Amino acid sequence: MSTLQEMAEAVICGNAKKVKEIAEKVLSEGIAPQTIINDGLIAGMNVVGVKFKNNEVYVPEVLIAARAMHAGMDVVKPLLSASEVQDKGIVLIGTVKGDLHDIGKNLVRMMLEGAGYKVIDVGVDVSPEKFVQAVEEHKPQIVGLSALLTTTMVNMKSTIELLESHPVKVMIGGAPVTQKFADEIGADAYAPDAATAVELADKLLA
Ligand code: B12
Repeated sequence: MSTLQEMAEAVICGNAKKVKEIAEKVLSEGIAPQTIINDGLIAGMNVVGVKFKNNEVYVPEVLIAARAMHAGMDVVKPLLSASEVQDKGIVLIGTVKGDLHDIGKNLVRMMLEGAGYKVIDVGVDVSPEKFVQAVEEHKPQIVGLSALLTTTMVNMKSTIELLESHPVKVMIGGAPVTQKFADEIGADAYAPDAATAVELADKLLA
């Protein structure tokens, strides 16, 4: 097994210490940071994403794998020169107004980061106006909206309406959200889980 495959395995197992050690080792051997990110860290998170989707692993395992991935990122990212940073795209994500649930949103954020996206997390209880302000500031290609309450889902609609004149694709998710609801409120995409959210983001930018 190559050292980068070993790194991917360590991400999958959630072994942050080992990921950090391998990151330091391969950097000292002169392997390019972008190669380490793509073939080690992201490769590992991709496997975790598929396993999560297939119910082979659950939320805690994904969180632990994401932590291991971040341990590697912390070592490698400072060494990427500005021109080398090849984020796949920018996703701005937040939980809509009135809603404080953020576990699912954080999971989606981590999977997107693991897949190579730059993610701006605007937090919870985010008003449509705040989303628009953040979009104007960060210029993402995709906005992700999360809602866990039937009473706050409606705020996805008002956020989408306010974002209408901005060149962004909107994807939505959260336990009560459905494809039917997404169609009704004019969202560009709906994902039932974090792994599908990554697939969708890839499709939206293709
Ligand atoms: C944890 C939890 C809380 C925690 C939240 C902690 C936190 N930091 O998030 C606390 C205790 C604070 C809380 C509070 C409340 N909660 Co609560 N909570 C839950 C609970 C148990 C789990 C939610 C969760 O984290 N699931 C795990 C994650 C991983 O799943 P997920 O969020 O669905 O996310 C996945 C997908 O949906 C998707 N996804 C999520 N977001 C996004 C975004 C995008 C862009 C995409 C593409 C995909 C995507 O990907 C994720 C990963 O696969 C649910 C019950 C349940 N089973 O859902 C109730 C639940 C959501 N809560 C409920 C209620 C009523 C409340 C309160 C009103 C309770 C009260 N009376 O005070 C308050 C409301 C507070 C507020 N204003 O938001 C109800 C909602 C009922 C309804 N139909 O609206 C539920 C369903 C419980 C119930 N059966 O009654 N809650």
